Amino acid sequence: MSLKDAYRDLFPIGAAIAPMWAYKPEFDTLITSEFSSLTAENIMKPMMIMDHDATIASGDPVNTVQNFAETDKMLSWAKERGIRMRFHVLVWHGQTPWWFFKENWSDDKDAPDASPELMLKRMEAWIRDVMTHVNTSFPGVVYCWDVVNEAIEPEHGAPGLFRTKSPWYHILGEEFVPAAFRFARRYQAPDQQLYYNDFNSFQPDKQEAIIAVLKKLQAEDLVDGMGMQGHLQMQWPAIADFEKAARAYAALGLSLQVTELDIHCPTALENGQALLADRYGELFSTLVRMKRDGIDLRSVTFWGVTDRTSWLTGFRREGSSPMLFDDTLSPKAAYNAVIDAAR
Ligand code: 9MR
Repeated sequence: MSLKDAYRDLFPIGAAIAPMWAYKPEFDTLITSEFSSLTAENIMKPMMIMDHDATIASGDPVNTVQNFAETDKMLSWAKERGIRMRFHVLVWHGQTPWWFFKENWSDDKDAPDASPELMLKRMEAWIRDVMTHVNTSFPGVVYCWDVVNEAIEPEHGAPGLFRTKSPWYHILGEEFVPAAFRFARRYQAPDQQLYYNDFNSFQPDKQEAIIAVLKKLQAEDLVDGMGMQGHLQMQWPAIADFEKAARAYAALGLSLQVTELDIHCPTALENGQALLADRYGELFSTLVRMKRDGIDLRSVTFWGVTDRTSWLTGFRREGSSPMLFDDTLSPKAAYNAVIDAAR
């Protein structure tokens, strides 16, 4: 019994992965047998697609020149294996080159910002290009788009709704969110869903702020779903609080996905792997119950596959064992707990 088989009648189970791992034969086998959805951990982010030199050489002030080589490789890899993909990500403050926000594509940090009018044109051109390319070259592979990621101020109790340090916000103000969704609606394929995605979206203040934004988007029918990232701690949040938030998003009439799931489990924690299994088990039992209650949960994606491929041990260099598979690619106790929760 694999994850995707155990959850076949519930929701797709996904993983985020980088090419350096995915294409290794042993990962290929594991991913293909366990997962039914895939997210590119980094290679489909603006910074990885926009080609600075080619953009400057083009002399075009609006359109970036894209390099889709890695994107295409992963889309075709997924397609060959019958795995559908979430596209992460179109509009985000992170991993978007800052020259994208400058006049003349300047890589000088002190160069003047592009005007709001120009930035809106660039946003449209970027979204149009990516969606058109993906949907023309690989029709049917991408089933949803993270249109806007992490637009809401993350600090608990912070005054503003929006993350003011985002260059998108800095230039366009809060209008950047509906603008991105309007363009995405214009260029999406009919069967694709548009998502707003954020972390700590179970935290009450942040949830309230996100819901305000979602309602505005819904008034124009611009958004289909809420992506709750799910980078969780061992004790925080209480799963009941996660559930409460998930139900609040679903009550808006949106579909729901858990898009980036991992649980920080310190390697040194005594009995850590058993506790991790309990926590994953509790979370998945809750998700399964919600699904059976009629909540429109459309997929759950782990942010990584093995402990070593997790951003927590890689990018963050934590002594952490957060995933379902260990470094020999063997399933851990947490894997069994997730399978059991589907029964
Ligand atoms: O896992 C990603 C890591 O390898 C990055 O390079 C990092 C840079 O910010 O982004 C990580 O992925 C993030 C995702 O794109 C958006 N939500 C938070 C994720 C973890 O930081």
